[in-house]
Amino acid sequence: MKVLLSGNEAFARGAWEAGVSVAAAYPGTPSTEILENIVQYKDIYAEWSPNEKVALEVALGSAIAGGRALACMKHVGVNVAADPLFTASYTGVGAGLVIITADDPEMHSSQNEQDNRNYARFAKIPMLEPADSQEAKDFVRLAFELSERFDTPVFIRSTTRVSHAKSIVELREPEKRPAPDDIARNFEKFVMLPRNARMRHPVVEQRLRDLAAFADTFEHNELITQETDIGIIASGTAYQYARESYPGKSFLKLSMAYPLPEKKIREFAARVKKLYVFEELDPFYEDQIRAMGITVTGKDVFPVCGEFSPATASAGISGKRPEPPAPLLDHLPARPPNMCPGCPHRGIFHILKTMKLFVSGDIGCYTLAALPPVSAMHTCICMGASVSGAMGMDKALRGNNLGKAVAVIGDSTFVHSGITGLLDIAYNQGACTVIILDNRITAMTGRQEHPGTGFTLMGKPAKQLNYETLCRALGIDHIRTVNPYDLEQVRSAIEEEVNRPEASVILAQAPCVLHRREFRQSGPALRVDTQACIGCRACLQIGCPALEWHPGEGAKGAAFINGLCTGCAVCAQVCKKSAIKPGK
Ligand SMILES: Cc1ncc(C[n+]2csc(CCOP(=O)(O)OP(=O)(O)O)c2C)c(N)n1
Repeated sequence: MKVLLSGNEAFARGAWEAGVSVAAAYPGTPSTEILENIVQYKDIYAEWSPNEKVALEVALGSAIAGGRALACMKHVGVNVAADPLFTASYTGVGAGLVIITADDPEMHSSQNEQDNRNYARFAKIPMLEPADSQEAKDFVRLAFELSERFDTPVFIRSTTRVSHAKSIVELREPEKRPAPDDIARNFEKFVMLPRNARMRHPVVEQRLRDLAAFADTFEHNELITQETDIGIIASGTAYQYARESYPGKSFLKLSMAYPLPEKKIREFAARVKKLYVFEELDPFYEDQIRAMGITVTGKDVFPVCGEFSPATASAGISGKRPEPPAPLLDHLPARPPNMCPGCPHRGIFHILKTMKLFVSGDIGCYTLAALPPVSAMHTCICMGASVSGAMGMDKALRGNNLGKAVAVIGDSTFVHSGITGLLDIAYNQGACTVIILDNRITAMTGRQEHPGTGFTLMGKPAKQLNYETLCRALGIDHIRTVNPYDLEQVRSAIEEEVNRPEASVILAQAPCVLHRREFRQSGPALRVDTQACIGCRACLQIGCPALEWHPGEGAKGAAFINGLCTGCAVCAQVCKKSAIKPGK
């Protein structure tokens, strides 16, 4: 049967067809939908882990116990999982272990543009790179076969376009694999004491040589010989773009990003007059091909930064800059991303701004508070960095921090990697205030459950993390809960806590406005009394999409509340003239 699937749906299907028994992930665009789709296959145990390191360790545990396992993450998630990754390369696997890394060229929804092909080389494990949904599905099964044949974890690298674009996929029946009923013990392979690790390292090096020989026979590293004036080596969507621009030229399509098929590359280079490597981001193939002594053109004509398109290929090869596409609708106003109307994060940042505090920020929907008009977040590095960063700021200020800086972190991000930073603050006596924005969901990536929400990915009720008990156990003595919609309560809590010479936590608790209906808090929509509105525009400073400016209303123009209002009443509390009132 043939169906239309996104790359992420295809990865999920591929996992099921390959008889995966355990799949673990932490959400992150563009990888999130893999696990969201896997959960429909009831014979796979699937979980949202608290972070990517845990996800990979869960998957490795399953592989050691004999159950095929999949771990999925966005590119930066591999940084978090890097510790077990590098040693899993030494231990190898039991049943197959596959790690899907979804990279994000152009940073559509990421804080950096790292090219995770480098991880394959660094950790010495093979990497497959599909170019469409059919390959996404088929390569999962192939990756499991390679994993078991070569006793290694195997990477599959996706990118935003492969994960999110849809194409036709031919389905297969799933593999029936018997459930393991015991764990084989193997001290030398799975206990990475220095003595054993020293013995494993040469095994890894031999495995790499074997894999390189295999790469030369791997049928999906495909030589396409046509016109030979130009030959292009490419993989993933870059291959699709180059093929679209130069359908008549010769290609070496790499489906195995690491290790490279040296013989095939030499053969291809000998067949064509001019050899190009067309690869998004780093000169990963180019550097290795140059090191083989082969002359090649790559990053001298194609960009290192950003996402490619068919036009990138023709611009680089022809040397002619393409005409910029005419804007389709140039009269529309810009629509920068914004927090939703009624978002519980908005009022907190409004207060932080009025208090002129330095906000050590983090990643989530609330990062949008860094943008105008709210403009109340001053750092955003990686998940968890708000808390530990605030500690560094406090120590740099040498006890002079009272009333100056706070850390702000979302609930999922706190669970992912804020807990250890808070432990550091307690242990090393930082006078920091950490505000946890508990909207009971991982909102930014599309509302996934986490250990603080009370539900699992598979829909079961679960133990719900008690933040207060946890923070107390970490050594924080001052913890208070606020309603983020009550601005006066928020202001007085922050004022008191930031002026305290000890560490404190403020838990701002209100469910995401897009949460399941039974959790949502909303009131009647509000309206602006245009007689009372003096046109000061103070309410517009909170950046709520439900608030508009109507220049023709009232004496000097007036605010207007549109149909997006959820009745959160943050704007009403900002209005000094009480001009925002319950609507009809
Ligand atoms: C290592 C890593 N993994 C995943 C992500 C993607 N990501 C960034 S923040 C975040 C969680 C946001 O949820 P939360 O902290 O609850 O804030 P909310 O969006 O709900 O306001 C996720 C999944 C990332 N940027 N880095």
